[in-house]
Amino acid sequence: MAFELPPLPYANDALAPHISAETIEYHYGKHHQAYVNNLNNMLGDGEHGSLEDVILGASGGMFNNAAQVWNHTFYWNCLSPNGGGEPTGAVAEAINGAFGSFADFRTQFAQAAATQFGSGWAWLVDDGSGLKIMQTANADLPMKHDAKALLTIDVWEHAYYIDYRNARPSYIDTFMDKLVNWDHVAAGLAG
Ligand code: MN3
Repeated sequence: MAFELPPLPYANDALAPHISAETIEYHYGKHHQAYVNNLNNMLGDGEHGSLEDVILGASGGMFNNAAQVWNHTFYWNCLSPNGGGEPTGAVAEAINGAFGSFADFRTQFAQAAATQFGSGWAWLVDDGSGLKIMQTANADLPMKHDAKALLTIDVWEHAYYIDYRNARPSYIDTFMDKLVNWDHVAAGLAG
C-alpha cells in the first residue's frame, strides 16, 4: 500500500501574505510530494508497517524520505490562517510551567529556529519529563529521540526563500505572530 500526500488542511493561498501560494505550490506540491514519491519507490510493492514504523526502522535515504513525509504533514498542521500569538488554556499553562512565561518560550523557540545551522527543524516536544525545545538537522525528528512532537517550524531554505529570501528571522517572527496553530498543539498535548 503506497503512502499518499495528505491533503493540505487549508487552501494554497490561505496563509498569504505570510506564506504565499507560490511557496505552498513548491513546498507542498513539489518537495513534500517528492518525499512521498521517493519513499514509495524505495519501498516498492513489499509489505511495510505504518509511516512511523518505517521511520523508526529505517536509515539512510529511506529514513530521510519517510521522516520528511512525516515532518511536512506535521508542519502543515502547525500552521493556521488565523494562527499565531499567545496560546490559552492548557497550552498556556504547560508553556508557562516549563519555560516561566510565554515570552521566554517564544525567545527560546525562535532562537532554536534561527540558530539551527543549515537545513533542519525546531520543535516543541514532550520528552517524558516535560516540555522542551529541540533542534534537529535535515530530516531528523523527535520520535527518533523518544520525544513527542507538539510544534515544529521548518527552517530548510525551501520553507521561506520565496517569501523572505535570506531573512530566516523574519519568517520565524511571522510564524510565531501570525501562523502557529495552537489548537494543533493543544490536541497533541491532550493526546
Ligand atoms: Mn520543508
